[in-house]
Amino acid sequence: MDELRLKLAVQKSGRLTDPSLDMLGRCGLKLSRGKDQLMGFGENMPLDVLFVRDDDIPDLVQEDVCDLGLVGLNVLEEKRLELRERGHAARFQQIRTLDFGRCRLSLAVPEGVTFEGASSIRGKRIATTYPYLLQKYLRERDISADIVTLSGAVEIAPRLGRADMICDLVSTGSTLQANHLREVETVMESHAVIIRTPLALPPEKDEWVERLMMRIDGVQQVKESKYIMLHAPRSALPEIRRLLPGSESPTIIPLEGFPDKVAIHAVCRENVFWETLESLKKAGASALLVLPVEKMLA
Ligand code: PRT
Ligand code: ZN
Repeated sequence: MDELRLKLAVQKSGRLTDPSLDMLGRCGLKLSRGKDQLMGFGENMPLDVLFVRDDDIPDLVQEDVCDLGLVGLNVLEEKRLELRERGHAARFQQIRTLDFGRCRLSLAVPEGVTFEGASSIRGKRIATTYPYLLQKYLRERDISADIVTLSGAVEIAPRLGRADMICDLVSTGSTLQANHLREVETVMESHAVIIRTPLALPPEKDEWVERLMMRIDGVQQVKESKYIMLHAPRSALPEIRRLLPGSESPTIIPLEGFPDKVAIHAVCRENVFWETLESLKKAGASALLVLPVEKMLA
């Protein structure tokens, strides 16, 4: 293996796989192998992707097998707490927050069971795959309860009589609903993150980490961004600038033959909705055009 190629660990098959590969693709990375293989080789960047189970990603960075990892904050923090409990320091640094993989680790009780905060948790059996995060939550609130650590299918534990409540990941809540459970408290909010080894890397590698992070920032920014063009009377400029969502310094161009009018071009860092266009039109704008932004580099 080439020591000067970056190694990035990505989930092999799961909720983070597609958005991770989509993001890397938008960063310009071309991988020469499909995701069913253990490794993808970057054809146009000195970066290779290792496809693994998400639970192994913090370890791979911790043990310097990979320089970078892309994983859920929930998995990362659970690992950090586990390492601490065993007297080890975490050797990974979180360097980016990503805009996918959003979910929350929540407590849920069977439907019909009343919940009144700490008193309803005390002394109960709580099934989870995140014992360290749950333990931290309980300790911080000075609640003692029995943590039942499972490796999966947490949502059926109450029905099987193995637990009184659960602590599990939730995004839409439909899994809880299907299992007649009610979400009562959030233990932690989560999303995907990028981690790196705290070790100094050779300058060639470091430079590519920087370049990749800059591209990721650009990719995340353009997701919601739009390029908007319109004509407007000069007198309406202040109002129109106020209406343009999340745009800092629009370009204002004179219109040949129309001394009272200008063309305005602006990058809006938020989505431009029909309502905004209608308000702009009301303020005097015409010839409105909204385009998607493909790449952006600050
Ligand atoms: O095989 P491997 O170990 O790699 O995968 P995994 O099964 O452990 O993880 P996976 O693919 O389920 O999730 C990977 C990461 O995605 C998690 O660690 C979270 O960071 C993030 N994530 C985001 C989620 C969810 N949303 C989510 N909804 N992880 C799990 N879920 C579960 C949830 O617990 C429920 O069982 O998905 C189900 C559907 O959720 P609802 O609320 O939409 O019904
Ligand atoms: Zn997993």
